[in-house]
Amino acid sequence: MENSLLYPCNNRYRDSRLLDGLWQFQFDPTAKGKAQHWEKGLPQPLKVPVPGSFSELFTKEQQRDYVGDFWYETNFFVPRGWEQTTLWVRFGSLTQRATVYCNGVELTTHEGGFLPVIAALSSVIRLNQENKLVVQLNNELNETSLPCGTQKILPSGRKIAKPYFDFFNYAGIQRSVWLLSLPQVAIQDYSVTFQREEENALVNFDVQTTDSNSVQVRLLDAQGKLVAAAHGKQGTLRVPHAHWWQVRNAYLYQIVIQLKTETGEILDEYSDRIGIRTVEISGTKILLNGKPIYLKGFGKHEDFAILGKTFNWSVAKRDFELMKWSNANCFRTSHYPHAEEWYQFADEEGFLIIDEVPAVGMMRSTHNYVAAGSGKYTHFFETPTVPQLKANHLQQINEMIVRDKNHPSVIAWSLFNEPETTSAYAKEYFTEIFTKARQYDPQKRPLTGALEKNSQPDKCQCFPLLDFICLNRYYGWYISGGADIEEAEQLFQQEMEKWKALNLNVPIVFTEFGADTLPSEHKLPSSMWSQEYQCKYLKMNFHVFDNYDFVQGELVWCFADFQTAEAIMRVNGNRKGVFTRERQPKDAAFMLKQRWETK
Ligand code: CKX
Repeated sequence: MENSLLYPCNNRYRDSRLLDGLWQFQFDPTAKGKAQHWEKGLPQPLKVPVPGSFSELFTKEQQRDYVGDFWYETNFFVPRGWEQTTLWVRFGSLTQRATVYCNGVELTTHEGGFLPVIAALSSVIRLNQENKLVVQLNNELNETSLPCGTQKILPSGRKIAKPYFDFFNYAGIQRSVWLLSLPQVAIQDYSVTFQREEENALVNFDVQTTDSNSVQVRLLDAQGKLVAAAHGKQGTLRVPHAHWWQVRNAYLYQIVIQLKTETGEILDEYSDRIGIRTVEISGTKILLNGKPIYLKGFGKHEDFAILGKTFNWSVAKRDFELMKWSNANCFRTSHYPHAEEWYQFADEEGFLIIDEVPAVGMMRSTHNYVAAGSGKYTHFFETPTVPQLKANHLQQINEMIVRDKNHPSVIAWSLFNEPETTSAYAKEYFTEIFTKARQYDPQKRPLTGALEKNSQPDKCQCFPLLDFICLNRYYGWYISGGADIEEAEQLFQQEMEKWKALNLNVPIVFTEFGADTLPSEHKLPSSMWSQEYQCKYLKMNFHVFDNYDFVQGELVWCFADFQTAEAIMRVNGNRKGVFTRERQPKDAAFMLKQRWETK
């Protein structure tokens, strides 16, 4: 069950309790916590909220920019009635890596900061007494971690992060923590795949359980009426006149899975909301339920003042309202899997998601936005640690797909953002990544990855691996910005002509294009950083996109301004947001709203 990433669900057989609240917390800059047995209790703890990103909370640089080991601790009591069940603790994520202890005993370790961590508690738990949960985390970056980066030691001996990526390396327990009570014999996982038979749908299911008891699967419509049922761990539900899950018109069914003994006694039940839809690439089109769909929307970060990367329902609600208002239909979870609740919300609202693994920073550069496009080659895929990186990359792709595979909103998996793709080493690396990843998804959704400017059609060795090509391009910003924008348009057209000449017969989606813009700046005529220039820049890009039929999507960088490491080209973060960090519109938002009304 450690492998069961099923989202918590409460019913007669399953129960959960949130452990969110004020926890104990301690930095461990000399990494002495293990030797001093902090797993038994922290010696001098502070109090911090869980979930939370610790960097947003404190007033000292040393705390905000802290890099190294740090610890969390809380006490909990096992609720009455949970005595005969199996007990688990489930973290939505632990960033970047962690070891979990309960009552002084190590339960599990986990690498990677954006996917759930589950640990079995039953063997260490004390009923009718307080239990101590302690987590040791570490937020260091290296070239085998995802995302990639390094650190620097300052003259004082203090470590600071040097990410090879452009967002603040927020860390901590940033998503909810649950105590779970599950039956002794349980449903471990399930997956669904869909086939269209004119107006009818076939829903194929595959259920994994911890033993060989029998399984019943029922499908209820939005009114709770039974529409199909079947027995067995694998099988097919036939749904006559199915309600298809459509963009901005989501219809969700309830799937109810029961695990039963031969005599019909129910041992476990898991239910979930699923949408029936198909996704495929056909020539230069992206088809949803057999019909072409043009992707309109944003690259998104999990980022908000004070919260950092903490999931928050109110921020999510506001973001979906803004995306609906702007007539968007899609977003990319750049550059890591977001909290599960984002996907649940997208399922309900009918938004499409390109789900991205944290494979960002695969270019050895701490100013990657400068290096990207300069032609700089950093030998990233030539180092001896590449096998460890690859194993970690595959592990995280697998965990992402296991976690998110049943969300109708997820239409594609993005397996990288802006790696160095111009060498034979990269080709070998990504060939293995894509070949293995193709086996993980029961729905066989398209695989893609976002390519930066150095990955030109005549240089990139990896684009043939992608089912549709995602391009991040900044003609008019990093390349020929401001007064040079005319030249930028020409250069952009020239590159597009090269893609066209390849006759690839696959869609191209722009997953990034954007201009840093300060909401305070207005300029007539426009100049870089002003709101007028952001509009002018976007219009130029649209002019180019609209010349090519194979361009099948435009996701602006970025949905909202977000925090990054400090740098001369960053003004309290990256300011390419169409909305401010506080989620108010810049002028470009009104322009996009108008374009996307009819696009
Ligand atoms: N793409 C030239 C990755 C994003 C950055 C974006 C930017 C870069 C551009 C690469 O994570 O934020 O610099 O705005």
